[in-house]
Amino acid sequence: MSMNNNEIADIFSHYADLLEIEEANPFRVRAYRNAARFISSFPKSMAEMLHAGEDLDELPTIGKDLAAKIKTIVETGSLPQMESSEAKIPSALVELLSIEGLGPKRIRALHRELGISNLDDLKRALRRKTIRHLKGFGEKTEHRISEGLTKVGTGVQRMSIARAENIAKPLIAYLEANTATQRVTIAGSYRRRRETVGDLDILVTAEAGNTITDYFSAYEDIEEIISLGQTRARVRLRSGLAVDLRVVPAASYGAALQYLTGSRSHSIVMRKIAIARDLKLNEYGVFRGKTRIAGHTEEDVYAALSLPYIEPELRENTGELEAASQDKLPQLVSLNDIRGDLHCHSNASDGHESLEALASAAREKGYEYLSINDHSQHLTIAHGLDKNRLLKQIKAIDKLNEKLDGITVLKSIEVDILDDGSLDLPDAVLKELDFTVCAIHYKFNLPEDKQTERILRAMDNPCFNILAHPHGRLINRRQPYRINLERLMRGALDRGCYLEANAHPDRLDLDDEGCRLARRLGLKVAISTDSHVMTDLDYMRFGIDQARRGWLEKQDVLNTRSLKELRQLLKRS
Ligand code: DGT
Ligand code: CA
Ligand code: CA
Repeated sequence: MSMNNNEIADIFSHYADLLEIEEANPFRVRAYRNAARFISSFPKSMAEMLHAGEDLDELPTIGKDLAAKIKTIVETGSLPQMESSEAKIPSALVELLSIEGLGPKRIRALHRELGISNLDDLKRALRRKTIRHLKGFGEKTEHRISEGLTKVGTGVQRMSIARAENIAKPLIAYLEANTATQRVTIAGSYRRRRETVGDLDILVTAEAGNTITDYFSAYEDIEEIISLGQTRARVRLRSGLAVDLRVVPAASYGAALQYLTGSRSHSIVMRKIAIARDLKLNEYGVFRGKTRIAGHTEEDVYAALSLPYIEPELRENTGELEAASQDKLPQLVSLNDIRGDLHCHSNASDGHESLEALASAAREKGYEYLSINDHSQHLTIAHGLDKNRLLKQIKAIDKLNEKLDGITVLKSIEVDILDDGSLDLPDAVLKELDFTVCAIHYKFNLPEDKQTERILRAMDNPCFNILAHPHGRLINRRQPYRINLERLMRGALDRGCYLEANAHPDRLDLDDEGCRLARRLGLKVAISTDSHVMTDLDYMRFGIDQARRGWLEKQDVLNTRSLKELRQLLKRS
């Protein structure tokens, strides 16, 4: 099999890491990262497109240069530029990238300041507690690196849900293509929509005597078959992702799905509830004595325990079983409830789409509104907008809205929160906008109270409306900066501001717990995609997943409101 999109994306993102360690031009680093993101979520196989003689250079984020590099990767399995970079950088330094808590910038600093160029050097420095004294590190970071180090090589790294989806899709199609297959469902943490998954748990129903596990073991993306039996198998795919397969008869589908979806602690409580009712619950069904009284569907299983159906996203044993027994489960928000997107970049800053293209894509989604939030001037690397460019954009949006039917483009910005908590553009121009999204993009290393106060000070500005990606983390790449989330949320409530639940699958920030806290405090959140290319608009569903895990209902989410209500809510008194 030739290179799949994920493998191409991995090479680009690894190359971006190397370039960053090399202190290459940040525009170049970003170009590779953006392309990697785009490629990994692109629905068509790029290798196949090339084989069919199709051009890639017209695709967003790609262009001539990267198209040629993709061709090289597809043809040779590698990229010569990356190999020469790898040759220049001590290979052990690259190894450090796999440590959670250590990104290229920190690695560069460790190398430059302490001469650390491999794992042993790093361990020694940790023992001597010298890292904490480096500028931008501190005790907590040192501790995180130390924790990250214990995970290296143990395979504890979890895969982001979006990436797992891309890998799962063709596998599911493959399993469904077998004539003996009745139903195929992915269970486990994937079905509970956790932000990352440890492995995939796939449930297949089929009649007895089938050979589905054998068929599964012949899947072309498998690197290693770990175990193979009649009704279960475990393999590792080339991406490193492990897959557990279970085959059960249709009569046990609901019980098996309930069992395999977990979470483990949810299931333990379920079994206790069964026992208290003189029933037995296992992966084959709910039994009274030897008689199976339920098991065909999950609804049956819950009903047999006198419980309403509990959505998979809630099954973490954090109160859902009590709520279910009192009929107090939340009516979870769903993708259909969303009426617009409140964080999108156009090609005026580091996005790739024109205003018109974004507006019509949003209209096609059935949205009522979409906002344009380009970066402000501080972010020079993202072509941030200064006052004049923003004023020009405001005019352009006004003009566009006159022409448009069925969608309103909202004038907004992703304005930087500066060191002292001031905003990166004059109030006079911010006032011309429909609302603002405000974000931290630098000085991540402030102590918790300082960072929190910096943001609260920014919220004091009446032009502040929504705090973007409140923790600034990048899943598997960058740790969150330190804030007191509850204090920020209370501060937002006091001032009539809101927090964003960024839906980008690399961010998911607020995360599920953050969403839950917002609900508890009565603070509404904006679920926004932070789109940079058109396909990013589809990331909304990842934000919805985390919101649902956070028990959010339609009324807890700002952008489920009509434009009129939204404007009202955004108004600061
Ligand atoms: P992951 O893979 O770490 O992201 O998390 P899960 O929740 O997918 O966990 P996994 O793959 O170990 O197991 C899948 C499901 O199977 C889990 O959610 C519940 C069920 N399961 C597996 N082993 C056990 C067990 O020993 N006891 C119980 N009650 N359930 C289990
Ligand atoms: Ca799993
Ligand atoms: Ca598993």
